[in-house]
Amino acid sequence: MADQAFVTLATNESYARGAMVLGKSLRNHNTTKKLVALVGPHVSEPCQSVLKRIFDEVRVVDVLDSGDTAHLAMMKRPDLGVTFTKLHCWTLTHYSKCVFMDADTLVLSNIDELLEREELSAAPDPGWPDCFNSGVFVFSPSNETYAKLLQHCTEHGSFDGGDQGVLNSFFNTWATADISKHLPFIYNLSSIAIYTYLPAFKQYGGNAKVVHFLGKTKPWSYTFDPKAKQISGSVHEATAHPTFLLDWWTLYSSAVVPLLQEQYGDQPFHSGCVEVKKHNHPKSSFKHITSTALLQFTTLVTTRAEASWLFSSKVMNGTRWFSFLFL
Ligand SMILES: [Mn+2]
Repeated sequence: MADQAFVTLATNESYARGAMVLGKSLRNHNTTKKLVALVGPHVSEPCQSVLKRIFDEVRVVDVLDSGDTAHLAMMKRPDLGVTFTKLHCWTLTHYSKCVFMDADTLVLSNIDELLEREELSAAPDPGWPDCFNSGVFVFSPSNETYAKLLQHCTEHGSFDGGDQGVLNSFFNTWATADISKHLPFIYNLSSIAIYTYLPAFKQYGGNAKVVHFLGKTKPWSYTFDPKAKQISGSVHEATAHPTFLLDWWTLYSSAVVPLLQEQYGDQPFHSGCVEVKKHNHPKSSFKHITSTALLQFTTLVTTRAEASWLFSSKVMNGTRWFSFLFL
């Protein structure tokens, strides 16, 4: 049987760190599949070296820009243009079948069973469930499909300026043709959905197998104190669930940072790990929460009932919420 693989993409240094954490999370859950990282040409040598220690294959790819800058600007996500490089994954024809996973995803249990699915299998996008989210999808590498995808791009562009628009208009029967190609939401649980449908998260969130840190604020946008196990930094939008965020940082600081330290040697590098100064009185740390963050939190939970549920819930781990919000 030909090989099967999990494939991810790192277009810059930050996403490379995400890819490292994703790779480690797949290994920790004993995947029997190959791990492949596609990297942009600007990813530094030390980062590529670390990726090579985690992944079976690291392939440098040219960054294809969609060129659809008007759309991208409209979406306020100019960084998405480079994700067109994702299409390169179809050229990995030495594998019979693969699962593509965004570098901003984290695996919470073994997901090798995904390789039993057919192209194109994916989970619904929480913003428009008749579209699939392109953060996690099953595909069959093929030069023919790759050529068709590129042609489709040239002719039709992307309705959202990113790869998700292209892939949804190319695989346009996903919503209606075959239910077996609809992955359960637990294979691509976006943190956004936790806030938009809290009772469903309470009911099913414990079964999550993959968490996807959707949105502009990524795990690596924060800083982390490994000793105190506290996350801090720009809490501009509370899109990431603090428990999953803590999982990400715990894995990153314990399994990835040591590899980076080895590669960089005496060279300084930005790990994102910082030891936060201790306060004499625990309550004094309260001032570190910004009024904006508090306002956003209260907007997100919308009702006092939900807020009190958040703080008491066993599923969401009230202690972690508390320490996250009151750093
Ligand atoms: Mn993503």
